[in-house]
Amino acid sequence: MRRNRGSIALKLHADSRRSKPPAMTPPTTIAPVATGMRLIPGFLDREQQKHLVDELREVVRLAPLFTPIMPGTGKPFSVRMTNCGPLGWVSDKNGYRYEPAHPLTRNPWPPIPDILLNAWAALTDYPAAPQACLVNYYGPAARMGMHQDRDEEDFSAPVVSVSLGATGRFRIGGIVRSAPTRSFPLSSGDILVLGGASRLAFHGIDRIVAGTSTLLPDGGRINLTLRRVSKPTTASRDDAITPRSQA
Ligand code: MD3
Ligand code: FE
Repeated sequence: MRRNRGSIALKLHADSRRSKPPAMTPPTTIAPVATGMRLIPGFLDREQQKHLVDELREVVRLAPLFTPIMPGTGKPFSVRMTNCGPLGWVSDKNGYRYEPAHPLTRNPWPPIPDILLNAWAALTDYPAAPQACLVNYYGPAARMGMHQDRDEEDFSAPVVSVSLGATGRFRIGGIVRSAPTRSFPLSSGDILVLGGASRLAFHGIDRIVAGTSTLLPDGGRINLTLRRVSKPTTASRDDAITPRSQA
């Protein structure tokens, strides 16, 4: 990732994030945790958000939301999930892993919507397409505890996160759990790119902020994370990003 110089400071001043992009900030002002993170507020406009929600309704029809379970304790997550793409992230008694099919229907995951593949191509320098798009659905009381995303083989690939619906209070720390953390809101249409050191940073969602969006009927929040799971093979062209027109 080469595109994130100076961009992190943008995120740290949450009160100004809705105004025009701030000028580049000298590296000395960048917080000491999670460099390589870049927030693009309002990357998707309202029409694009509505179009994406329509496509996600089809994803959920084909691949219903399920409640993942913590491998150790058997405790259910408060977030419900599904996936699209060739691979999907699942968690059950046997552990966390990527699977090519839905755990209940056993059908392959539906394809990743083009608008998301286009966002990945526009926002990352990674030379191959994402393989998994995890769909997290938060009801008003759902949260996600601090964790690292380490189930992928290729940590050199960034994770691209798209937020829809109610605002979530996102928290991120360092690459050890004891590192200091900071938090900022993720609003509908925002995209967060996690590359570099931020790729292995501890992170979570503290809470959903009620009354912040009318995009989803019930005041919930959806977060989509685009991920590369395996290293691309130069031999195969299957992984190449084919340019697509915006729907
Ligand atoms: C930082 N999702 O699905 S999105 C997850 O809003 C996850 O649903 C949260 O953490 C959510 O694993 C946070 C922002 C995010 C996503 C992936 C990351 C931050 C990340 C991966 C590595 C580091
Ligand atoms: Fe995560």
